[in-house]
Amino acid sequence: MAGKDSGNLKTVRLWRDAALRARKLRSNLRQLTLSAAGGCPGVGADQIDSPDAPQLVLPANIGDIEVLNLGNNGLEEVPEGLGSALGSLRVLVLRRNRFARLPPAVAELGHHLTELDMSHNRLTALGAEVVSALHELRKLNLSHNQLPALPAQLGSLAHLEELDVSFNRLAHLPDSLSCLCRLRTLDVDHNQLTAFPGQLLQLAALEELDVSSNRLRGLPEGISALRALKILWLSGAELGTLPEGFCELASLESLMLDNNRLQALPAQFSHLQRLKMLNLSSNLFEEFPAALLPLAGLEELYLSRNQLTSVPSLISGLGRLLTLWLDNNRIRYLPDSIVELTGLEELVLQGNQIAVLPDNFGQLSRVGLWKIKDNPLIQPPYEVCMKGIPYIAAYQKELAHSQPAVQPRLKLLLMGHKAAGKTLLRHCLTEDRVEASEGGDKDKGYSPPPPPPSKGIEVTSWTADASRGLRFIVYDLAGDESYEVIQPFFLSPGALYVLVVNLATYEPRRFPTTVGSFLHRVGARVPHAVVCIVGTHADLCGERELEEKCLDIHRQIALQEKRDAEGLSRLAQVVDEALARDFELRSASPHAAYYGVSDKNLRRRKAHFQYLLNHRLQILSPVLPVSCRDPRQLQRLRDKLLSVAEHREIFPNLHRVLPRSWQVLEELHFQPPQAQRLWLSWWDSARLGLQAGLTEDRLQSALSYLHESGKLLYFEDSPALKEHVFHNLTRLIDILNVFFQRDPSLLLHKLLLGTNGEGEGDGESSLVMALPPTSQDLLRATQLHHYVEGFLLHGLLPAHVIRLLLKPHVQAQQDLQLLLELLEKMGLCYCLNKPKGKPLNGSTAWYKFPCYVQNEVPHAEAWINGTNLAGQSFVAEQLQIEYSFPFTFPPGLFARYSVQINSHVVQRSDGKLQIFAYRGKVPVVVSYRPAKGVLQPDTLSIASHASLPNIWTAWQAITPLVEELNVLLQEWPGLHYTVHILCSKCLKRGSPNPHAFPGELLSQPRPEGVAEIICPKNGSERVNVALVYPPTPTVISPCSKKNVGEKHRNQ
Ligand SMILES: Nc1nc2c(ncn2[C@@H]2O[C@H](COP(=O)(O)OP(=O)(O)OP(=O)(O)O)[C@@H](O)[C@H]2O)c(=O)[nH]1
Ligand SMILES: [Mg+2]
Repeated sequence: MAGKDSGNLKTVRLWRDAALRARKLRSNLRQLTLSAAGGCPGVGADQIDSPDAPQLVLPANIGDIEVLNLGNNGLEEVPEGLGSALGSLRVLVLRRNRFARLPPAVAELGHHLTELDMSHNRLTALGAEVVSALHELRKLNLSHNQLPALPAQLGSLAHLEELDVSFNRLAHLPDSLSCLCRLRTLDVDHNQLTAFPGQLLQLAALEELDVSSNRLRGLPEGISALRALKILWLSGAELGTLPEGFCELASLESLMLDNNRLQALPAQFSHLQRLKMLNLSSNLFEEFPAALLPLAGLEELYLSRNQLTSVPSLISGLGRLLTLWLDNNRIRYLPDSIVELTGLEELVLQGNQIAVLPDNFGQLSRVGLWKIKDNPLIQPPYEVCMKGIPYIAAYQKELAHSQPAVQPRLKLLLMGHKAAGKTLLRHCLTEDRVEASEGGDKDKGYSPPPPPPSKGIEVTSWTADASRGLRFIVYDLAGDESYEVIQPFFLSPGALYVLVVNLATYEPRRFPTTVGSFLHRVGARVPHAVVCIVGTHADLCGERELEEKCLDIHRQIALQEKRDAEGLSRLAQVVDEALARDFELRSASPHAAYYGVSDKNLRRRKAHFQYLLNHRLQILSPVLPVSCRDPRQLQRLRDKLLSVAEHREIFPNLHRVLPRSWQVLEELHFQPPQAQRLWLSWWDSARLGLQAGLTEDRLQSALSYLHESGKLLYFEDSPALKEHVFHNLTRLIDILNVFFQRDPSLLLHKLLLGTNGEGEGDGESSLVMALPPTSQDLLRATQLHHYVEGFLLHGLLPAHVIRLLLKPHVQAQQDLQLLLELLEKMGLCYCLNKPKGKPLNGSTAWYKFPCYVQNEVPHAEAWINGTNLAGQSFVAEQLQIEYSFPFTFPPGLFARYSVQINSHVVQRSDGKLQIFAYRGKVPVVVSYRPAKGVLQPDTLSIASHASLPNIWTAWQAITPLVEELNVLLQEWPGLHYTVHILCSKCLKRGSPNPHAFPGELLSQPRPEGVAEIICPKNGSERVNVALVYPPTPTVISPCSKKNVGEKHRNQ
């Protein structure tokens, strides 16, 4: 073959490839699939036309072929001789080509052809002669073309049983269609019909009909004629009512009526006794449609996104129900009888107004898909409900055992810039002092207690209203940026956020750092959080100044909010525009936003934007100025905080109902002597449980609740930690503070204190002890100094030095081990040289705290630029997934991610902004690039490389890291970020601004029959599809349940 001249070479190659790819599906060679060499670049119709369209040559002796598949070949014409060569052909597949008309040669097959698939082409008309020649057809697929009309001859295909003309431009259907008396399935969805086509009413054999996404606006009374109809799709058809005749469709089993304007169902709807599936989501029902209640055979019912306020108790009559979706309505309570629906497997209630779940809710134990977010739950409390039905069952059982107790307490978080005045404010607010009226004369000059030295993050309890037992758990989040890694742990839903601003030093230009960024952070972590802004140092400001500054803060918050909301709306609009375009069209234009992204992924994206827009922060205005020197102002602030906390709409959770035993259990944990201990063993806790009246089997759910509501830490799913209950949060925070005070002299001081009396010989201290005292001290100090330096520069510490640091807190070796385990679990450090879960045999364990790493990574720098150390270009292809964060980058995310990936990589080398490592033998690099102004947001990217044939190894290397990042990002439900796959060709070229394909493609399967994708950055350049799509799609969210009747839900 090598000797052939180039003219012949092409034909030869075509023939060889066709022969090679011809697959024998049945041994007698009666089925044949042919592909043109090179395949078809890109999907769909609008490809840049290559000068010579691919051609196929039919192999000889194929007269007995019965099924021929020529799909995905970019063909404009069928291969020569097709009609005459295939005397036995029954099925012809020409989908995903570029046909503009029905190939005349097809007519020659008319005597025997029973199936023709012309979907995904560019048909604008069907030749009447060709159509009428196909008189044996049983099945015809013309979907995804550009047909404005169908020829009358279609009605002459008397044997036709299945016809698909969806996704065309049909405004009418030919009258002759009524002659297709054998038609069983008809798809006319996504066309431009303006009324229900009367011809269809003659189709008495029709069993499945899809007329969705046409502007029907109504249905004829005569629809009752379609007696055989089992499946009917009427989604998005602009229907306002259903005719009574509709209720005579007695064979109906599945009915899709979502996205219409229905407010009621006809009275006779209950006649549809065969109905198993009914989708009424996204309509205008204000009352639960009672007419469906007698449908005893119903298995799936969707009523999402209506305006229901209640659910009738007769719903229990739907005894076969497996799926019930009632999300995003205005339901305030559920009937007690709902628990009788014991067969339920999916129950979706999120986005309603439900405060109390009926007793015995735990009976619904089969429910696997459970969504209850965004409801003002108090009984069971939100934290219990979120964990799932078994936890609800345990709670309700417990409530039956012991009395209910209401425990009004609220988490209050003080946040703000360094020296904003948080700590002093906390002291002044929480101090148990006489009322302001007594000694509170401002002029007398009340002087607050001296500011205590900053201890880092602190948590205290404040009984703000003794008469009602209302208590605030006050978290004072130190403003120093060293604490950024641990701060997010304390931001939780249902808390009151107080953002403290120093008004004396505030200037309008400092808004972003002193207010704006904090709001972004809280919003990203806790969407819909309640924030009030308190301005301190009011005594240092003139009256006018005070007013102006408060006004400015107020004004700038409004501006920021407006900007963010507008930005999000614009982004949502881009998704809408992409959705309005057909998937095919989207997939044909690599320039377009959301190129190739599936409708499902777009809808998910849209829903997220909608969520972000609907869950903005609840910022209480105005800014409250206060001077810590003025008791009256302090009292005003106390009153204000109390009134906010007691507002039932804002904090329904304050009135949560708990089983008394749980409440007692909590109190016992915080009583001496156990209160002082750093943690309790499971057995200690169990003993307290018994005192509270909880037997051991009931302890788990109580502890789990206390963990979820932030009272203590109990990791029920961690083998290493689940034997312990970390109930002393104050001391635990003190321990965290030890690691996050970056002061070298303080650290050294702690270490020196720790070595005093250090007797046992572990690590190097035993060596040190053997020397004479003075030089020993010196040596010890030098060594410790060395460790401190190493810690502050590289984040590295050996276990025995950590032990010295924690000396006042931890005594025994096992305690240290446990603490380190906890720190690892929290993602604050990882052990460099310990295989996970196994003990180290005698050698020193080294721990790495990534948030401390200061050094750059010099030795592997060249890698990222696509050149090796000698400066030559790699032959390898690069994969790079880039996450960008336009509004805010979650504080500490890079450091915590660095810990999280440790179990996936080896031979890592960490830098301040980059990690180089290997997954097996494949290199990976994770880089964080902080924002440079508004135009270049923060980015975090994950990259690898391999040669093209081995590119799957690079995917294998980065995919688990991508998924790990996605898991971490779930802690930030209000965060907006985008993911992109950077173009390998651009990266290889060293382009500073590589093209970015949408990250959604990562979770989509590679498109059929596409070998290459055009890179719009460089016109004609094509990227191999294997460099854009992973071999197997990544999981979007580890908890999302996949493939659950997605189409039905029309999410
Ligand atoms: N005059 C005056 N001084 C105040 C007021 N509030 C705080 N201060 C002083 O401001 C300084 C900083 O206050 P802190 O309470 O320590 O600030 P912080 O917000 O806790 O700072 P970090 O813990 O570092 O984040 C202290 O010297 C306080 O005494 C106030 O209302 N008036
Ligand atoms: Mg402080």
